[in-house]
Parts: sequence; structure tokens; C-alpha cells
Amino acid sequence: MNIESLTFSLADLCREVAQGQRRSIARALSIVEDGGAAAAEVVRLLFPASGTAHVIGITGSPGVGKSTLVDALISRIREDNLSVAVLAIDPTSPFSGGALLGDRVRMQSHTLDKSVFIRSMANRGHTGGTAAATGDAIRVLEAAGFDLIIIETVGVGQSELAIAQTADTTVIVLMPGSGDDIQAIKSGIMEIGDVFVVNKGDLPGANKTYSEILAAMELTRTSSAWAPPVSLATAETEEGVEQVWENILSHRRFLERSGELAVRRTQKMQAELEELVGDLARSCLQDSFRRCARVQELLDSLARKTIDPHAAASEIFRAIFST
Ligand SMILES: Nc1nc2c(ncn2[C@@H]2O[C@H](COP(=O)(O)OP(=O)(O)OP(=O)(O)O)[C@@H](O)[C@H]2O)c(=O)[nH]1
Ligand SMILES: [Mg+2]
Repeated sequence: MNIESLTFSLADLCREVAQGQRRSIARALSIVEDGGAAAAEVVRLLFPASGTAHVIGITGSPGVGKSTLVDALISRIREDNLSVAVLAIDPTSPFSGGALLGDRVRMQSHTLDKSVFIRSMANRGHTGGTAAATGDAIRVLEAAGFDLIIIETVGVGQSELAIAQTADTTVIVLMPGSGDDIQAIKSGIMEIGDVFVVNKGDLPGANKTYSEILAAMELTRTSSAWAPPVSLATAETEEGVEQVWENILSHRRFLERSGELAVRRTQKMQAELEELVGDLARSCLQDSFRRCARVQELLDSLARKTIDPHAAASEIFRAIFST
């Protein structure tokens, strides 16, 4: 297939995405997930239609009940007649969480609903980082016309920071008796949450965890005009889910009223650009490094201990950048 006909078929595909055709949405997501030239073309075609949805990030430790909560939120969102797409992002492999299959089974109750789209994304193969890959997937879903996009990520290491970089509203889910509360306070995730949920309210210790999180909120309270609300929920029975939804909507209203939405989106775009430029620089640097004639000579010198690694690195850097 030549490039021209490929471009033409991508244009067709993107038109079908804009019409909300599910198979085309799924294909476009696979393309942006794989990265490369086709992904860049899809993003180029869909970008003008992006930026329209409210993007909600849901994060928390493995097993706190994120998917159960998302499932309950979908039902609530559908009562308001809004359309919703869910991206469940697995940070490492499709097998690590173990819940990926579970997610599909659980969310199956919505599979016949045309206004609900659910997709697991493994985040492999994309040349860019999490934020860039997720950003492009969000663009596809926005072009497809979804009102809300929910991103579920397991809160491990950098991923919750990445989600806060991508979402308009970040929801942190915690549960009683897991040491989650202490962990959250220590690791600084209290600062990235816009809405907090203590899930599994039916378990012993739920009220205690709830009070601890409230107390921690007071301590970490910043001068920001938004005070992140904390609520107790039992996602499994949908108890307290209404409050979670109210809190998410209330945060959305705050973002719009205060002008913070535009500020945040510019900040996110800057972070994404920085990541993309970093990717380009890294691959360019790798090429230059492999082609740099001095590398082999310096490796020999290093073996003979006539130069140290720091000095060798500086010399290669100067050779590559001609400084
Ligand atoms: N007791 C109780 N169990 C719950 C509640 N919500 C979810 N669970 C259970 O907790 C387990 C994990 O739920 P998931 O929704 O898969 O949790 P998750 O956070 O999406 O898990 P990962 O995606 O693997 O990180 C399941 O067995 C759920 O049935 C709740 O409100 N109360
Ligand atoms: Mg899950």
C-alpha cells in the first residue's frame, strides 16, 4: 500500500471516528497506541475536534475498587444522558493487575449501550511516554464525541502523576485498613487529588480512614481556592456514588468558573510538548551516539583506565554537539 492511499484510508477512518463508529474508534485507538507516522497522521486529522470532553482520572492502589467505582459512575452518568468513554490503563503488562479481565466482565453490563465505550490500553509500543500516549487516545475519544472520558490507572510510582497531568479532575480512591492513607500522605498524592473517595465503606475501619484523610487534608491544605472534598463510598452497592459524582461535577464547575480549566490545559499541553520534544531529542541523541567515531576509541581508553567515564561522557557530548 502506498503512502497516499494509506493517508486516504486514515482520513476515512477519522471521518468514521467523528461519526462515532465504534470499530473505527477502536482501530484509531490501536493506531495511536502503536505510535509512529500513522499515529501522527491520525492525531493531525483529529486534533481540531479535541479538547471538548471533561477528562476524569481515577487512580489508587491495586484493588481499592477503582473499576467497581467506574462501573457505578457510568450508570450514574447515563442517568444524565451523557456519553462516556473509559480507558483502563495498565502501566506494565496486561497480566500485572490481574483485574483487566475482571474489568471487562464487570463493565459488560454497559456493552450494549452505544453511549458507553470501554477500552483497556497496555501502553506498550508507543514511543512517547504515558502522558503523550494517553493524550492521543483522549483526542480520538473526544473527536468521537464523548462528553466524558474516564481514565483508570493503578496508582503506582509515576503513573498517578502522569494521570494528574492528563486529567481535568483527578479522583484518588483509597480503602480502609491498607495503610493507603498513610502512604498517600507520605507519597505526596494528596497534593494531586481534586476529589478523594474512601471506598469499601462497608469494611471495618472505613470511618477511621475517612477521618484520617480529612485530618490530612487540613494539614496539606494549600492556598488554592479548591478544597478537595473527601467522601465515603461503597462502590459495590453504589452507596455514596452520587456524592462522588456531585463532587466531580462541583470540581468541573470550579474549573470553569475560576478560569483554572484553561490554565491547567495550557500547563498540560506544555508538559506534553516537553515530553514529545524529549522523545525526539533522545532518539536523535541515540543515533548520534551510535554514529560517533570517538565512542569506540574512548571505550578502549576506558578499558585501559586512561580516562574516567565522566570525562569520556563529556568528550562524547562535546563531539556530538560540537561545543
Ligand atoms: N467490600 C467491598 N469490596 C469492594 C467494593 N468495591 C470493590 N470491591 C471489591 O474489591 C475488589 C477489587 O475491585 P476492583 O474494582 O477490581 O479494584 P481496582 O482498584 O479496579 O483494581 P485494579 O484495577 O487491579 O487496581 C473486587 O473484589 C471488588 O468486588 C466495596 O465497596 N466494598
Ligand atoms: Mg481496575
